Amino acid sequence: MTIVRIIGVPMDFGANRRGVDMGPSAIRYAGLSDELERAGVEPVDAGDLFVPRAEERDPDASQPDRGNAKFLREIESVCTRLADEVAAALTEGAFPLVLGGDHSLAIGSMNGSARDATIGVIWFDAHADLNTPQTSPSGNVHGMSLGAVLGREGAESMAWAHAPTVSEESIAYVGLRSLDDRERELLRDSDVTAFTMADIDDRGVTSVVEEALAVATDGTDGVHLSLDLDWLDPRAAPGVGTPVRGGVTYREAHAALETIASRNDREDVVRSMDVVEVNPILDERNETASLAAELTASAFGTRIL
Ligand code: NNH
Ligand code: MN
Ligand code: MN
Ligand code: MN
Repeated sequence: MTIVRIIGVPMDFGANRRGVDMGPSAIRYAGLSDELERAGVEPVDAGDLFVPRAEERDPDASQPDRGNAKFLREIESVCTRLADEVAAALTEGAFPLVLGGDHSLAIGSMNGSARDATIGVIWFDAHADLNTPQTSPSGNVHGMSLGAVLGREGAESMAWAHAPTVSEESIAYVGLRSLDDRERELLRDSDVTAFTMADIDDRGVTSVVEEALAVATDGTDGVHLSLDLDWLDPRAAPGVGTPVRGGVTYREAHAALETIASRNDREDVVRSMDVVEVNPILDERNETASLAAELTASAFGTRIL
């Protein structure tokens, strides 16, 4: 049976609002382990990574070429340790499941997943997270995860984040609907595949996810899934810091992750996953955390009958 190693990252250094640091607790409390068992995998909880308290840190600690990026040193320290944890889980034959926390942690999980392999990435998100410290309008590093991993121009102060075994051709977005102006240019100049909400409207979520899987598996050793809960419509997932109207519904989200599970049943393609941006302070009765737990289980398999 697949062993899923749960790694909590209670970090909100990269987010626009405080509170996503409580995400790992909220997702566990919502019943993640039981959901995973029902999906036929064996969860083993490795606890939380140590993350310093934001109140004790200076967001603007100086660093050359930092642009307006906030808490860069702290994020580097957390992501470097997370990469080691993810790589160790894979070496031991377990599936690393990273609970966030804000989306900047994906820099750590992608670097860990790509340490001994060439990986593809599927990014379920309203946003592209392709900014760099030089292009970001907000300075929030959760909007820079892919920009940093790809080593895009302007990300020199994040050289530690650059995983050479993730290439643009192997990355697919699913559900994009909010881009900054500079980010749109970066995306157009790149070889990343982007499926927007309009593509989901036209083709249906199942066929879009199948195409995303084709992109991320072509010429790679496996796929990293990154699930930002603001991918969903805010009516289904209210507990996020940057809600954008017009996201996928509850059913579409399940269908998407079940499509991943059924492909994975035939051929093991997914090697690591993160579930990020659940903000319990903004949530309604832990709804978004419950949804995060359910959707994660759906990625491993579901059985109605
Ligand atoms: N693009 C914006 C920024 O870089 C918003 C990013 N927010 C996210 N990304 N939640 O997923 O600040
Ligand atoms: Mn994101
Ligand atoms: Mn997002
Ligand atoms: Mn590169």
